[in-house]
Amino acid sequence: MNLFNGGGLDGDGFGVDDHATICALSTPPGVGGIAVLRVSGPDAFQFTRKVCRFLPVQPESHRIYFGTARCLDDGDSVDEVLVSCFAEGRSFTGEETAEISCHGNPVLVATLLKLLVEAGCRPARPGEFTFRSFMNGRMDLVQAEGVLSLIESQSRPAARLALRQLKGRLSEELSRVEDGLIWILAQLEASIDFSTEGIEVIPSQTLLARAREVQEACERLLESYSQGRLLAEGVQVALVGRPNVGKSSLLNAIVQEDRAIVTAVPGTTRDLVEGRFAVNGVPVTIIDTAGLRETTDEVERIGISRTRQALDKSDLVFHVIEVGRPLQEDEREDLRDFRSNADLSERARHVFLVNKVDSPDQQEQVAMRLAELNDIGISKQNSKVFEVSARTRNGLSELENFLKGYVRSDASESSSVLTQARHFEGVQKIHSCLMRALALITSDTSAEFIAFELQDAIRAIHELLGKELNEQVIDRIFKEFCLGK
Ligand SMILES: Nc1nc2c(ncn2[C@@H]2O[C@H](COP(=O)(O)OP(=O)(O)OP(=O)(O)O)[C@@H](O)[C@H]2O)c(=O)[nH]1
Ligand SMILES: [Mg+2]
Repeated sequence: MNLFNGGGLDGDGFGVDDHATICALSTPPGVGGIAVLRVSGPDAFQFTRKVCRFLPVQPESHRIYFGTARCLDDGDSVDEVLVSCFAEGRSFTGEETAEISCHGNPVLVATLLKLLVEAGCRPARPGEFTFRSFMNGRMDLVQAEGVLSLIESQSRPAARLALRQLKGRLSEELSRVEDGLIWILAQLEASIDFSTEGIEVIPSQTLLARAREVQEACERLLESYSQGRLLAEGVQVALVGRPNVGKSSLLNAIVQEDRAIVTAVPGTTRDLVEGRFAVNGVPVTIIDTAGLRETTDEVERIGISRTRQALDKSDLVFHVIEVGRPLQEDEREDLRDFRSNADLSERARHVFLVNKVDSPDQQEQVAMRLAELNDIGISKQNSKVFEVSARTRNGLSELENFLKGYVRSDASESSSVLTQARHFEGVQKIHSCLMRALALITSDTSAEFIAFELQDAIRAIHELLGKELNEQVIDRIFKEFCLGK
């Protein structure tokens, strides 16, 4: 169904032609100092005034009014409230909006909401205020997603990125890419018009240079994604290795808390144990696993299958080996697998920890383990290998420095960073269209074919920004929102 002429989405979706005045609690449910109810729509002031009779007929925008909220029929007092008024065109949603701050009591909130519905409001759906803001042109789709990211961000660096997205930094960057594409397209169209007269409107070198600039801008955005995603979502690290190598001890040493049970009995950890800490303000979850080994024990088998799932989801994998014990054949095989199956980016995920290096007189043992690792293609030159001790904390600060480098939270203020998969996929699409266009320009293919690719790229930008409405995309995005936002 087309959003513009179908009268809106079915079921739980939003309606574009639905201009009802909506209301919802915008603060978290439960007891608190205050609660804020939001009312938005063409009749926001009129409906609010039925409950808050002290409001003037035409309240001033950006002014707060104080009085008693009362029942519609008998005028019974409900609560003392503050009402903030925002005129149409000057509010978050772009519509006339009233925000009622009452005492944070669920009974009062429920009563006020019921009264607002009696007055003519419809209860809002989750995300509907932001949806209206988007539909009224107050923000584009990327900015609306920024609102959600800001609400959900778990760390300062993530919140900083989300705020930049909300303020339109990423949208501006995408618009610049679009401007570049439109400029090239205009030159191509002119050359199509003049082609019969044999006039070259613009040298292909100039076109090529401009297309490359746009392509490079896309590449910068794509490169920012791995870092952006880490900052937005945090980092997950899995600890793996044979039984008894000291995985649980390392987890406890790293998070400086007794999270996992440590014993001298191999196979102590049977299920996943998580510890959390922060690096440069970014949350890191470290998962102690049951280790990978052949087993006939049912409980252990389930634990190992969970380990594999945790491994797939992790950004980093810490392989732990023990300094005092030669690498076993199955251990070598596992480590070899990681070396041979992995491409470069996959390899970068794997870190090797030689544990139980408690004192300097173990250098001979360390050298033997490093030589064994070297035999299977893992060396300090081509991989991250650390000598550590969970007992003495030896080498843990080097490991921490490595993590700090991995989670650089200093993403430059001036450049845009991609944090969401939808944006990454969109920019990838634009980039592939550009690559094809560049190849066509280089091979002097006729302008129509090049234009076709560029139009595709522009469509992808429009879809990202929500200039071209895709019902499923919109539905998916706004469904993530909480009630009252
Ligand atoms: N000397 C020394 N012993 C350690 C160190 N780290 C762990 N251990 C000992 O090694 C044994 C096993 O430690 P765990 O942390 O339970 O090992 P694990 O890899 O989690 O073992 P499973 O859960 O059985 O797979 C315990 O007796 C620990 O005290 C270390 O850095 N130095
Ligand atoms: Mg353990």
